[in-house]
Amino acid sequence: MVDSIEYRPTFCRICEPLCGMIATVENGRLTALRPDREHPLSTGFACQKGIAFTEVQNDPDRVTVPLRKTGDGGFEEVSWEEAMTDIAARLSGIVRREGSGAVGWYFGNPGAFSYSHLMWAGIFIKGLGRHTHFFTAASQDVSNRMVASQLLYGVPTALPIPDVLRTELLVVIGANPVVSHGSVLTLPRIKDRISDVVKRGGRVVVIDPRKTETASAFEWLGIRPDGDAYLLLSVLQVLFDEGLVACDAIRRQADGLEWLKHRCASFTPEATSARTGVEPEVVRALARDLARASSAAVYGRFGTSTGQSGTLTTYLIDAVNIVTGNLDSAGGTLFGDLGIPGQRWSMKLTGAYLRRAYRTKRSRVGGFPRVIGAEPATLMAKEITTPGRRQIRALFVSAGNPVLSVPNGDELESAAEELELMVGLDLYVTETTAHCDYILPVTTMYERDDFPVTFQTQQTTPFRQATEAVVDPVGDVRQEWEIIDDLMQRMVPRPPVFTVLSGVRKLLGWCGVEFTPRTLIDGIIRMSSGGDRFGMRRGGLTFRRLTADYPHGKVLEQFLPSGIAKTVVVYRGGRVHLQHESIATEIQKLSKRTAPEGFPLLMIGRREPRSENSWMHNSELLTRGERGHQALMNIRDAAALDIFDGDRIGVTSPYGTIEIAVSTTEDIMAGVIAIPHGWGHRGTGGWQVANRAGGANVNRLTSSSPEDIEAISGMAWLTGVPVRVELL
Ligand SMILES: Nc1nc2c(c(=O)[nH]1)N[C@H]1C(S)=C(S)[C@@H](COP(=O)(O)OP(=O)(O)OC[C@H]3O[C@@H](n4cnc5c(=O)[nH]c(N)nc54)[C@H](O)[C@@H]3O)O[C@H]1N2
Ligand SMILES: Nc1nc2c(c(=O)[nH]1)N[C@H]1C(S)=C(S)[C@@H](COP(=O)(O)OP(=O)(O)OC[C@H]3O[C@@H](n4cnc5c(=O)[nH]c(N)nc54)[C@H](O)[C@@H]3O)O[C@H]1N2
Ligand code: SF4
Ligand SMILES: [Mo]
Repeated sequence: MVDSIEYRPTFCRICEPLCGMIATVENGRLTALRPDREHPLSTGFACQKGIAFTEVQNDPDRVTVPLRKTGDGGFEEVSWEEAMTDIAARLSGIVRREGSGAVGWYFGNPGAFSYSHLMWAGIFIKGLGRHTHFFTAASQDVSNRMVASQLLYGVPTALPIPDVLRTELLVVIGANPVVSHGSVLTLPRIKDRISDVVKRGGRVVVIDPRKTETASAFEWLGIRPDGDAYLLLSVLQVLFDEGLVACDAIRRQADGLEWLKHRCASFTPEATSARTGVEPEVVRALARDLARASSAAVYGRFGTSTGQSGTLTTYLIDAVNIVTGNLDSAGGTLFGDLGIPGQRWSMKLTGAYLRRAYRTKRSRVGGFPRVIGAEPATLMAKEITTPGRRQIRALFVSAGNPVLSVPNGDELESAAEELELMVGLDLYVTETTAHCDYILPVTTMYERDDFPVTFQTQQTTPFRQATEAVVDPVGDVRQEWEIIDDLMQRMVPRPPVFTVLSGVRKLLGWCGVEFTPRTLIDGIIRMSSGGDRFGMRRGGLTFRRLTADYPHGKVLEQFLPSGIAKTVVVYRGGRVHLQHESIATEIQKLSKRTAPEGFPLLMIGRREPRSENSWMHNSELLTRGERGHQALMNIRDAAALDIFDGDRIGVTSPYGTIEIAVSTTEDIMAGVIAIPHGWGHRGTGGWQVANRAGGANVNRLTSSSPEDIEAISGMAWLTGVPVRVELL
């Protein structure tokens, strides 16, 4: 019987558009999610994953009490007190004996969607000591986007966002927004908004080795995997050679234009066509179109970040936008901005600090730079197994499944067995948390309050929305920050930062102010654009006012501002720096790139509408209809090997082998095979539906050797991996 039923506006936090949702709460239980028609931007849209989240929320396989590993490899339920006492004692012992360098933390993708998890994990890692190892999903995703920004604009957080709402020509290179819903680009109803470009009389060109869902909806230009740097250098070469660069205007914004011109001079479209698979005349036409359009935006993402020279490719995408006069101008690419007073100076300081940390702090194995404080997760296993100072003895994994998401998951699985302490903060027993001594159960996004701080500056329409928890936590689950906070209090001796934190909390407590992540995020909302500036601006926003008065969110401005580069770029005079030795080195490497013998195909990834990385395969709704893990191959490549649709094949790279079913298609370039990631669920995880769905771990085919990690950003090499296939 239903005693109470309520419909609560909130928003989805599985992926970046943050679609508005209405949660149906019956007797305190989440029973349904439907798209919020009153949300000003998503206006009644939500995808299948967002709707299916009720199944995650109420999943019988969800971990809802702390679990401790038993001798036989299984788990038993324990109280929070028992779990936290033992974890704190063991961690304290390790830190006393070996220092903070013996501790590592892997922070996975869903963590970026929770402000409180992000803040408290950050404080814990920093506060534990200077040498703590910190890994995130970014080294498999976007680190080189940050490094390119650090080089060009002086600060890694200055991220140019394509002005999809106004552009006349959108070039999507290495992204599939129709399926992914956008990345480093928060734009609800992204497919509709991109279609509007065409409706306005503009064009959308999609450069991709596969005729993807996005490419099929617009104009497809096929490219050889990892050929993008060559293509973009050729586009630049044509722009300079044909006098299509407004040099005087651009010199007012950027330094190093001549340098760039010389670097790309030898990359004529003829010289690169074998590497790109693109006809020279097509490259020339693209360059001319970019130059002549009244506005144009080149937008790259996962596919252009995960090749062998992703930082260079990302830099070149921005370079094309810069030399065509499309950086910081309406319809081009724009910078988001929180609008906090004094922001320019704090960005200058942050930029200087991060550039210094990037130069001076190197990973123990491989000597890679830290990007926004993080080391390459690809080296996590080696950091556990390589003896010496700062060898990892204790590892925390929150909101991540690196056994499936990081190159060479097998290596990580065996390394995990060598740890003295491994703790997971997750919703499930996964392929990764199965190795933990303790699994600490956490709230879902609908069991916590939230404000998506990570994505505020990546929106094409500046917008604010906050939410309270829509249901109480089930079972005995806790928020990540509460768990971390508890652990900080229990450390012996307590690191100084943790002592300061509890001192501040006591002091504020005496004044009647609670000190939690919520206090900090409220401060950010109040100080940024639209905020109440702590009472200075009447009617301005606070966290409470957002949830109480604007439950569907509040649009601040229709568009992002333009002409603000001088305040965003932190180099002297607000000038963009094009000239960098590291970029020159990467360009030189291009001509030396070779392919190993015996691996004639190149593997790329493929995101699926009903998956979210590794973690939504336990939903019946999302896996129904015999849905399984499948590779996509060009029909002629397959036929040449006597392989037909539905066959099972073996795929082998220089680094490993997997078996998978294959589907053949015309819609992929010859010589390319696409394999989704996030599969490979086995009996080791507690998620029954996912285990039945099974699949293969594609990251058995990717390399964890330091020499295969991209030098300037520490990024994993996940696309354009050489493979061969055989019929099983
Ligand atoms: N449904 C769904 N949505 C998701 C996710 C998911 O797993 N499922 N994951 C979320 C996450 S974590 C992220 S980071 C975003 C990513 O968002 P996107 O970057 O939009 O996502 P991908 O689908 O990985 O797009 C990469 C595209 O690059 C192409 N590609 C591969 N190699 C190359 C290359 O060398 N050159 C070029 N030009 N193209 C190449 C691929 O064929 C693919 O179409 O998606 C998010 N959204
Ligand atoms: N070959 C290949 N590898 C890839 C990619 C690829 O395209 N190809 N994509 C890469 C990219 S872009 C990314 S972002 C990474 C993702 O890699 P990861 O972040 O390591 O893994 P996910 O699969 O996103 O797993 C997220 C985990 O968090 C848990 N979880 C969900 N919500 C919460 C929460 O609120 N709190 C906590 N504590 N846990 C939660 C889920 O149960 C799941 O176990 O994978 C990367 N790896
Ligand atoms: S696109 Fe789907 S998963 Fe992503 S935020 Fe919207 S509803 Fe959630
Ligand atoms: Mo990602």
